[in-house]
Amino acid sequence: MTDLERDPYPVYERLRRESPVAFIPALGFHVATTKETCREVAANTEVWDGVISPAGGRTFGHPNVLNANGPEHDELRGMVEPSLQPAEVNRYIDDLVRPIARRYVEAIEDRGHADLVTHFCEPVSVRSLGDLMGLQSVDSDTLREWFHKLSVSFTNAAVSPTGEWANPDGFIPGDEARADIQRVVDPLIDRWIVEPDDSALSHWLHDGMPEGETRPREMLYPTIFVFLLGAMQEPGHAMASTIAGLWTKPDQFEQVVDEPKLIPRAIIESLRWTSPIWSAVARINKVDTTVGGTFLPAGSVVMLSYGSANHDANDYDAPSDFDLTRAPVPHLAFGAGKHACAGASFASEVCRIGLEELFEAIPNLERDDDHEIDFWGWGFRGPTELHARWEV
Ligand code: V55
Repeated sequence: MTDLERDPYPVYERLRRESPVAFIPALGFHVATTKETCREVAANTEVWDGVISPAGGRTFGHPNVLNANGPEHDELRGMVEPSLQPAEVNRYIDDLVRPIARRYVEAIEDRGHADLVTHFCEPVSVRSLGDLMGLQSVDSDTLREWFHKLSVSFTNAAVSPTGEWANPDGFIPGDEARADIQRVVDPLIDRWIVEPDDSALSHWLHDGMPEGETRPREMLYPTIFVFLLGAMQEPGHAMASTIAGLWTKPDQFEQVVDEPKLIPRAIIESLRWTSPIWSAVARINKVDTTVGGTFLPAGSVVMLSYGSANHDANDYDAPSDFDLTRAPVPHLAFGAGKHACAGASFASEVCRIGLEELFEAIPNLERDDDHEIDFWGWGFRGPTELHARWEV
């Protein structure tokens, strides 16, 4: 797992070539690694239900929007979707994100250097979603700590040959975060029950419920944990990977800073190049089936490794190069099918507005060559730090 977290690409390159749907003993389930097999599994909802990995289930509990299916999924998906629909996002996103991005740029712009992950990408990401959800009273560092802890727990997937957790202590951070979250969010829920407001979580409690009733909090918490991990972490990963990708092509970096209209294109290429949700969602088959030449008896768990599918050499020349000018072949960073990302539009917009404000305020931003850029993660992936400097 440590090797995969440092650099999953060589292993997955081999899997794509030799066995696009392969059983991985250290995980205890199969992984689909090519564009074709990922798409086939994600799109065929007759055969495949959504499921999360055992470590994901251990971290979030049931029911959550990732592993619910049928009417239960319709309800949870219907609960989270209203504030994330593209038309609705367009209505509020600028007023929400731009002041947040400005505030974090202002905190660094006179300093001449910063680790952009810690001081820009992560705070802009968590503050934007936190304020949308109604978590204004929770400071950004707490939200960052929560997603880091949940992320460690979610990706603690390794099992022993007998199917036991290889590293049971790896779930402790997630257990701590969950307890902390409930301590903080329970009183907010108590208030929203009697005093609804326009926050997303207040809507999660009230929308679609009979007059005088609210959705039980046990129905909400697993999906709240899902949001407090992936939805908090990934826009930040995407922003950081976009900057890191552009730094691999300094002329393209300059071009994007000069022409902010190119930022959405850069974000799309970055989502392909380093998919933030690299290998985290899975499906389980309801009937026997064969995918990518591998026979899968009913009840097989297959993880969709979208970060690998997005490097499929059948679709992309030199897939490990970041290149703004490549022909845009649709990527799978937001998944596909019934469980495709509900936050695709929100996340992309948070990234766009964040990068617009950063590049406008600090157009002479440069990579600080005194620091290496290390990417980390197999389940979720992005740069751990991103040291920049600029003349003030
Ligand atoms: C995913 C999404 C999440 C999460 C864990 O694979 C996994 C998708 C949006 O949040 O917390």
